[in-house]
Amino acid sequence: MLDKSEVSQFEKDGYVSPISVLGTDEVSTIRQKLERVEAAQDGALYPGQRSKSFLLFKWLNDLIRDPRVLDPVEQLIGPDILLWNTIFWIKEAGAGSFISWHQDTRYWGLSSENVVTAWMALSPASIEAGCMKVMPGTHRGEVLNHEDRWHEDNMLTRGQEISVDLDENKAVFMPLEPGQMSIHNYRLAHASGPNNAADRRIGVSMHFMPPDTKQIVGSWDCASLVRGNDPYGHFATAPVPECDFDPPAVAFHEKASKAANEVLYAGAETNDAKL
Ligand SMILES: O=C(O)CCC(=O)C(=O)O
Repeated sequence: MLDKSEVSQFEKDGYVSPISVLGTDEVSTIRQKLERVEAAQDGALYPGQRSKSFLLFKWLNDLIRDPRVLDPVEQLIGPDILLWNTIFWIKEAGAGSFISWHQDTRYWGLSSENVVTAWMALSPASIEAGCMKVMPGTHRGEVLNHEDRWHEDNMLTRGQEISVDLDENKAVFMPLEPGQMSIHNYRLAHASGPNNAADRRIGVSMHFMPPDTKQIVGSWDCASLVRGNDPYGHFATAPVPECDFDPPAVAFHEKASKAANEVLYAGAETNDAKL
């Protein structure tokens, strides 16, 4: 659970970090499961497996329901919680991959101001490894102008980047140990640099929203009710996989990914299917 000062820091600054969630053994078991899948398919996840991946991996579908993840999320967005998406953010050791400054509000087609991202470290996410950095308070301002810059090392779908000047001196790093997570409001400007460390930087983000949220760009979208009730039914119910790559959930994942890509690339020049 978060204490009062962490909740008020989240309201004022738009983030809270670090939150200790998984024990050392738990997180290394998860990392092994993920790396076994990668090893079986040329050493990496396929681009299409990065997003809506709670439909593909049983351990991730368990993680989005873990009370240690949901208790702090409930303190920030209330007792009824939908999980909209999960995304893997894997930077190989020494790789130039980066994430430009952006606000997710601009791209996800979600109507709510109260969507939050819980970002879980599955390996060390130090400053050297390219942990996330945030611009405190930007979740309370307007959605800033972005440009699509399509850099090949940028892990964002369209290389989108805030095109107004941000004062880097005000950025705050959120280093995490394996098994810790940060939570930020999805309007908060955030970014991360390359991984200059010796280990891979492996993270998975989980995006939670209250059930009154609507998808206002796409015509169809899905979510999982992970706590409380959904009296609105704005999102199709995602199936719960019984095992990794459970065929009905994999089929649903294909449909969900297509719909998500339509939203994420809406208005873009092209779709290079990074997700
Ligand atoms: O993994 C990162 O460094 C950034 C991830 C991100 O942009 C997000 O979770 O919204």
